[in-house]
Amino acid sequence: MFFNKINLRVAMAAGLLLLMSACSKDEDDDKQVNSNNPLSEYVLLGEESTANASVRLYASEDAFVGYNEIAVQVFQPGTDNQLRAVSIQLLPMMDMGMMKHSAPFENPTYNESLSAFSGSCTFIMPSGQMGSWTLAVLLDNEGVRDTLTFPIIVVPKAEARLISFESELDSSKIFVALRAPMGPEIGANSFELMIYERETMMAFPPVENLSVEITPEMPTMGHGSPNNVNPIHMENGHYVGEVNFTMSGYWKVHFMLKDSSGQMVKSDGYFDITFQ
Ligand SMILES: [Cu+2]
Repeated sequence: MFFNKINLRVAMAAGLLLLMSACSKDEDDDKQVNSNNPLSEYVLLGEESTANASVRLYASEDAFVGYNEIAVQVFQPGTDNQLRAVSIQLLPMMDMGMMKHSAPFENPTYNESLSAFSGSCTFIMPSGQMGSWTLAVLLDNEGVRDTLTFPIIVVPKAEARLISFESELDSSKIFVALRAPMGPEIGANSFELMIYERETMMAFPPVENLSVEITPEMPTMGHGSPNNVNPIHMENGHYVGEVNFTMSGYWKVHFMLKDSSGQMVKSDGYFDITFQ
């Protein structure tokens, strides 16, 4: 009764204003869900702190063999204040006992809409008996340096998102990651490959001079599809095109890589993509 009376008085006093603010408050709440936590679709891989910084490491899904979108938030320790001016470098490392190796990555830069630093890491093997992964985040905050190291479990995907092979031209070791489509649909889908070369066990620079030709096929039905767009190099080893899936089911997207003088680098690459 007491609360009802209070509510009545407030409602009468505030009248329409209250109703209006109630309506707009709902909209605000909806927006806040998105703007307060743009990482809500991401998975927290770990949280580590030093005396100078607390770091939250996210990925767009559980770490897998392939191109992983990585997000990093850096906080003043014990606060919610993000440090946005730091510079961040990544260092993935797989410890295989007898040897260690790194993986391709893109250092994160601050992304306002994500409210986090955003970069990538392409894990090239699964975690397991062969070895274990860490992803180190190296911070430089105006000369104050910190390294925070996160253990990462890397799982293989049922349909490979990364393939590796030796160049048919010069035997260099090439890695091709399928970045898109992540959620394929009937019709035109963005088709993006990331292509890297293994220079040393610690250096995997992007390969930027290739031409890519894609040919989708439905092996079980004996047909392909029209209106595909061969991926072309954008920057840093990102090749972007379009694949047209005329129906759902199992597709095999063949690709061919040639160097800038038209010599074959890979004649029989493919990714399996199944969706319902
Ligand atoms: Cu390994």
